[in-house]
Amino acid sequence: MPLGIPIVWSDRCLLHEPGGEVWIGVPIPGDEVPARAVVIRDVLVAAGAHVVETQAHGDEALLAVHDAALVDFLRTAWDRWTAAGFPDDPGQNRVVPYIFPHPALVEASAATIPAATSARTGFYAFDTMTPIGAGTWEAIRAAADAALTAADLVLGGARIAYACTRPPGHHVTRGAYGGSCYLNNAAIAAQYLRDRGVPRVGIVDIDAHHGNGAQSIFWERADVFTASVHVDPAAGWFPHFLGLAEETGSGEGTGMNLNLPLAPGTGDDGWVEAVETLLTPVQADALVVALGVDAAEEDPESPLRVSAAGFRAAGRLLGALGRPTVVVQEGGYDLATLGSLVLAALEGMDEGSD
Ligand code: SP5
Ligand code: ZN
Repeated sequence: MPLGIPIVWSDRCLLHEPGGEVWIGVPIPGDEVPARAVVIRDVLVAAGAHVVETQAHGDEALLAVHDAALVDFLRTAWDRWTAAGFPDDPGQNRVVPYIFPHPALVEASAATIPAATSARTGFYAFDTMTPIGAGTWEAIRAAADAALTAADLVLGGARIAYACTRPPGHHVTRGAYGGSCYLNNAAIAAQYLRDRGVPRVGIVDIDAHHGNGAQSIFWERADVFTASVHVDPAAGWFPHFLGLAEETGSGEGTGMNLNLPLAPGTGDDGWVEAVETLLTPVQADALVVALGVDAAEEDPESPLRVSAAGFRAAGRLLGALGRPTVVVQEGGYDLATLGSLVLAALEGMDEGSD
């Protein structure tokens, strides 16, 4: 049977070429590459999925979860960088930060946006692994539009819709980007559903890394439940500073964030059980699934050891909730298995919702 879940696509999501990333000061190849989206799309199309073209949306949906200053920075960063001449001198053809407003640096005064183009990036970026090049903004915008188009499909009656896109988004907070992510596509889709009358939205993040962006954006909100299962940041994994079980929200959002950190090496049994535990408290009228498949055994970016059967099982659990569901692609970096892992998760959701 063909995959019954529509997949939302735009060729523009391929225009972002990270051209490597800087880790501990060293340029390394980087694995958030355009081919990721292509291999996923090709496997899903071969499985009979119906492809829907991404529709452009206005900036309001972005500005509903992000600071205007972050959106404006991302839109203009490449042009400012080239105007400053950095591609020629010192020969850096990506926008990369070098100084950051560390809280203990700026404690005596509110950090202000630096005048120097070289320093501005550190006001918005929280790592050195998320470069901006010539085509990055167009791809960022296409990814957000893909998530919004999937949300439109669900609002229009589709039970499940999948945004097959990149760059991913789940590490981005209201005002800062990083972790190979630029705008928080899943959070944008969740807020869009809220703004179109869905009373309670649940964001379920099964990427191998903590979904710190949605946690932060909805931290004090009672109307968006955020839940993430991920490799334990305290055991030495990105995003290192967040993702612990004690982080449960505050104010009106108290109890509305759930983190399930897992030990490195956790495989299907522990991971699928954790997904089930993660879903237990979710009371929502619609779901947004941040579908990273980097928890896979083969993946170079995480020590979790989940198989395609594990992703299928997680998909069934998600589908069995019986909620309208927007699925947004996040991480997953092993090009040989990426497509089949996403297919397994989506097929599981499709079965689980019968
Ligand atoms: C969307 C997503 O999955 N973002 C996660 C990005 C995590 N990147 C952390 C990279 C840490 C250093 N990796 C170096 C690999 C060297 N082989
Ligand atoms: Zn990840």
